[in-house]
Amino acid sequence: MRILLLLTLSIFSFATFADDGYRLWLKYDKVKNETKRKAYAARLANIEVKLEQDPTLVVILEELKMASQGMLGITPKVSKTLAATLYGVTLEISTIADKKPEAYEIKTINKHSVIQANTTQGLLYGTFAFIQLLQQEESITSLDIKSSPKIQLRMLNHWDNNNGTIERGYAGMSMWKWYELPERIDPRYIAYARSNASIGINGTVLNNVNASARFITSEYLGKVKALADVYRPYHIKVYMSVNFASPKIIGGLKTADPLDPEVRAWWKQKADEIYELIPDFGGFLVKANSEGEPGPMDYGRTHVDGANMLAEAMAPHHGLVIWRAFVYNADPNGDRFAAAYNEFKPFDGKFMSNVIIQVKNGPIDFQVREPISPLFGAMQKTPVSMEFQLTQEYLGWATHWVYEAPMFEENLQTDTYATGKGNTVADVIMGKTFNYPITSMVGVANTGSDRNWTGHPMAQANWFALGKLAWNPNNTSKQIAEEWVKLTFNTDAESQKTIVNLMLNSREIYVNYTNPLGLHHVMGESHHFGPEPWVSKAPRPDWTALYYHKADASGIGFDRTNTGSKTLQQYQPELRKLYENVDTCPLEYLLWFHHVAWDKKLSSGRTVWDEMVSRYYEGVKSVEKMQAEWAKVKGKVDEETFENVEARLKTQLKEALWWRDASVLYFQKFSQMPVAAPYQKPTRTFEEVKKLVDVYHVH
Ligand code: GCV
Repeated sequence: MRILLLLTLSIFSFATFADDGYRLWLKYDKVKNETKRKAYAARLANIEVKLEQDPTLVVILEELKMASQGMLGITPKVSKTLAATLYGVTLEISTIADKKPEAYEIKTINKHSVIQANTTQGLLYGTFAFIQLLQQEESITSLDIKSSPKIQLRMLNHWDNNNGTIERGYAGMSMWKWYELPERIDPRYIAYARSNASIGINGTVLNNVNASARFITSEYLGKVKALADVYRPYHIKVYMSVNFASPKIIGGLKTADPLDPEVRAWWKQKADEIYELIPDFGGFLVKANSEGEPGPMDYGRTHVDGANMLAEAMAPHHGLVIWRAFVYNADPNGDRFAAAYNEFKPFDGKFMSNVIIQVKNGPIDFQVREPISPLFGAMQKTPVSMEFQLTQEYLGWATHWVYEAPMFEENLQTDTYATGKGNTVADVIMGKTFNYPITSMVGVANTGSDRNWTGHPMAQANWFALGKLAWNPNNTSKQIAEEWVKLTFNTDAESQKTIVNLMLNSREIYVNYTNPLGLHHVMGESHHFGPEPWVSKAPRPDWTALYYHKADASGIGFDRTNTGSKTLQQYQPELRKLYENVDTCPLEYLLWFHHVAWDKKLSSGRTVWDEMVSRYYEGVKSVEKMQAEWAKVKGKVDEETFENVEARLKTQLKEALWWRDASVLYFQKFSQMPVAAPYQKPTRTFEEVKKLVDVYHVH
């Protein structure tokens, strides 16, 4: 009897709760409010289709059917005409005011909700937007929505390898099962396409920028074609990272010199082969002469020679070359901050028109807080695109809850002063400042084979945010969080507010207990997890921590002003001014730009040392507060998700304490100052904390 009762209970709880996260923000659970459910059902009972049959229409109708069945318990009747007197949803291709192919309008005409667009791609986005209104239980009785993307290429970059591993991936293995392709199409590929299309993502780079040349062999291209065929109806174009030395590695040539005629011919033939199989192939992504990857400089050539050679091969097919600016030299006395600008600024205007330069948000490498890369606003004649990192390489992998949109927003809303005040990074990458012919925003994906895609359930929000910011870089992190929470958690308003607040504070909390005051690159060497501010030896000087924090008896921080590396000069004077003066530099960026004495008094009234200590300790306390806040939504969100996040928060607290103790005890060796009340000196010794990296098995 007891067993039966337990079984019944568990089946019951499975029916109402138990969400493994697979459905992401496309849950389509029953609309709770009965009046609304009935009103929506009245509309969706009839769908009128005023357009020609096409593969995208098939997926649109399938999506509307899934949404209606899940949310409303009905299956729509699809017809070509619908009486004006009936309620319904009309899908229509017609010329709308915004001529962009991806634009859409959602209106209420008579009793119909009308979704109109110039193309089926626009209709696809309009349909998802409409469904999302229902998911959020918005009124649909008098809609007048007009929308179109502000950025052309809205992409994920996967750092997936052909053996199934993912570089910097923390959510399982690669979702692409290369050994099963092209014969078997895993259902996850379709779920992936739907999720991306629902947030406007229209491109995916399938493989790691540290690229195996194997991906562009004929064997693999057949597999890539199979994926491209799956993604096509969802208007997601496939791109590949290419290894610059491919002509040598798989082509049997003696060189990969971009000026060698045989090499040029090889790439042309490769491009032809690809487009024969995949006519809408997006293009190549290239990491060249960076971190040991091959490139044109191996032959005394330049980035321009390399990129233009590939661009020439791709041009007849309207393919793109996305060339990364993530380059830096191993100079112990140099400043890695300066490298990308120094290498690329002189080439402004020299690239072919189908080349775009992909720049990481900051000058170093996806640190917890970076000032903007000086290349934003500096390249006037060559389009520059934004590369954000969704996977939490430096943000605590999958055990720390970090909603990244506030960090992205911080960079996007920074004024570059490129042509005077009012040219934010968002303006630059939207092409407003210099009229770029190609615009792009990219997220290095945080997805993998984990059932919930992203490992940490809350990290799904980062993928969602990338889509929403690429659609409109001026969307705010708050709006996006509110929307994601509504779509993801079918819960009450109070709980939604609690979760949104947790999200919005999460990134700054992480900054506080790991890298306060603008510290950067003090994490574990090579694995990039946990604190290792003591790293002084690495294969390259700019992979150590000492290179960046420069802590000594006199103080801490990297002087990038005119008394130091002078790299601040790469910014426009107005932006430079913001950071240059040690007394007015925002505290968040202080150690990015200044070497300051431990006992220097800051605007907070505390010394540098006391401020650092206070941030480490308050950061840890904030994680405890996060736990308390999360406890409030117990019973209000799905149980499985609740427990998953609850457990990860416990790990996060343990690891936050590790960061705090390691950092305080290490830097104290230089500051020689006490941990002042109300804080207590860590009870562990420095040696004990230093060993923790082995305990956590991150090597
Ligand atoms: C794909 C950082 C990461 C590398 C990554 C590189 C890049 O250095 O640690 O794993 O390589 O960035 O963006 O190319």
